[in-house]
Amino acid sequence: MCDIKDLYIATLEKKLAELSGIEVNQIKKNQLANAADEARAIQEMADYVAGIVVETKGKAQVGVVDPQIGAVYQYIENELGEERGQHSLPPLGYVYGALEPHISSLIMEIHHTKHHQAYINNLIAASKKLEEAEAANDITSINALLPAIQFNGGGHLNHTIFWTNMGPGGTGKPSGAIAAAIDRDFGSFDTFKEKFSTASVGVKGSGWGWLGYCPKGKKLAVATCQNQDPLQLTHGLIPLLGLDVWEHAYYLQYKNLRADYVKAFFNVINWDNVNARFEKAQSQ
Ligand code: MN3
Repeated sequence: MCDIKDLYIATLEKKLAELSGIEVNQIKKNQLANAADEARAIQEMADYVAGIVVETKGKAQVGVVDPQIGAVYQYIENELGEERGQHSLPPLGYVYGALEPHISSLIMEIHHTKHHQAYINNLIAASKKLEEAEAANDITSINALLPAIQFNGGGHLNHTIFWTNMGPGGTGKPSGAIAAAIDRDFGSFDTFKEKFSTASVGVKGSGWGWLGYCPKGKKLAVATCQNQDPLQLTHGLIPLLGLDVWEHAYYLQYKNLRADYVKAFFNVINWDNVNARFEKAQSQ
């Protein structure tokens, strides 16, 4: 855990519940704990957004908008330069077969064009609904959109980072500043590799393994997130290296052997990209 972010969020949720009259459980509704089937989860979230009826009677509501909504859009803007509601599929910097034999061409193509695209479609739908709710000053509906924005916005953000974290003919071991920081904060590259791998293999259900930078402690840390929860929102860490451990990321090739997929991932890490992210994170 990087800092007091969890406590901050818990306090914030309590305050929101007091002010808005919405139960914390209601705010957390549809967190999709341990969603194993991505297609189903994405459809469920689309239905959830469609089911939110914006109050259009024009009566002003007392309440506060959850700042986590703005935070997710801010992370996306920082990563992709996209404005809220204007989202599109970023092209890969390599062909689908470039990561063979470690990650198959078919997985890459389906993952990029179907799964990532679905998050973007849902995020655009949620953003339209958000605009509608804001125009009507419907705080209840605005805050009810948080799970959908977090899930689909997080999905868009996480996959975008993930594609750039990989590259053909991976450089094997890190070099430069990130290599020195890994030695400093984990003792050695092998210790880091073991920690990252164990954490990623151990994610219950669906989620991500991460190497992140804690701006407060100025240290690297390994962390995991459930579903598509953004790393920075969950742990206060700036993402440097992410690994998608949802089954769709490896099942076609590795079946249920997640550990083999995690091992193979180390052959395709683009450490130059991780280094560039590390440099940027330190200057924030
Ligand atoms: Mn995925």
